[in-house]
Amino acid sequence: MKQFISVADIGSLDKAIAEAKEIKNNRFAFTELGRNKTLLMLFFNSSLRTRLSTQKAAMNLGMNVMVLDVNQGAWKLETERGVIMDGDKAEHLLEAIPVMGSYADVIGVRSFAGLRDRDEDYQERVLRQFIELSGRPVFSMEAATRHPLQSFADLITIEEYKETKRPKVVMTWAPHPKALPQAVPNSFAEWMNAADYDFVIANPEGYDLAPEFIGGARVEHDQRKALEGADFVYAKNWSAYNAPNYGKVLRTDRDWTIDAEKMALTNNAYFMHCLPVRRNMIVTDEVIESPRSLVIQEAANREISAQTVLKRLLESL
Ligand code: AN0
Ligand code: CP
Repeated sequence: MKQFISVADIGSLDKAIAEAKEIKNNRFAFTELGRNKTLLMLFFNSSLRTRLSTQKAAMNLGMNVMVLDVNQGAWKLETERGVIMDGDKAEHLLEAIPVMGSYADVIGVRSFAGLRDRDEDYQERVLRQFIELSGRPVFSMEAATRHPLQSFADLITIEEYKETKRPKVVMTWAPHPKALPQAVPNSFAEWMNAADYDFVIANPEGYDLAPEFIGGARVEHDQRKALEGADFVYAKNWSAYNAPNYGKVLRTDRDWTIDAEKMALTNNAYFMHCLPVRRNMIVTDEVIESPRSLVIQEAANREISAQTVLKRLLESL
């Protein structure tokens, strides 16, 4: 595997899940694979889980790790080509990327959507430039439109806890005070559509995701109806995708908050969220603290998804 930016890069999901399981059973079986190999992790945005789990995964493989918070300590980077750089940006990505590539064997990039210009975000310009200019295998640590390490960890978690072969998985929009990207829900939808599950997306009118990410999933605008009989409830907020509201927050009322009354409509479903989560906006204390909440297990599986991906990237060197 030469890059990991979407579900398309992982190939067979069955093989990937089996490999992840093998790694989880023995995380230190491949400590020679990463010897004298350097991972560079670049963060254009904040992170708790991705930073720690990916570094841990790399250390399990024997790699050396460098982490750079681009907005804290590095020169401010220009990303537009052709601009006269007389403002506050001291360096261009066009030089910075090959320079960083010269110090690393594998590069992970976190670069969120700006949520101002939909076409620009959906072109994944920053991530694509890393792929084109770094000369190294690149993986996404959440880019403008996808968060594949999260979705892979979510898939592993569902496989571990599912009680039927083809569970009903409901991804539901939930309220949040600030505008968030569509990367997590887009990516989750892409992975759920690739897996053979009964997958439903529930969101209020005005919050439909891009058609290419909805794919063959059922979209339901009545949250309670969608939740009926669910085996897994995956809550997430996202801002509007459709023009002219792209990147906007259309409502912050708590009608779509996941609470115990809504969970009672399900088939004793497990509750999932990628974290960080705002309690009593997205989900009530009662539901997130219940024995059916998998949020910690999900986060723990980020180490496993990252290690599976890094192992495959190292094998391609
Ligand atoms: C980010 C998002 O929604 O994309 C990261 C989630 C993993 N969340 C926030 O910025 C709160
Ligand atoms: N779920 C996730 O990616 O969390 P962080 O933003 O803390 O990395």
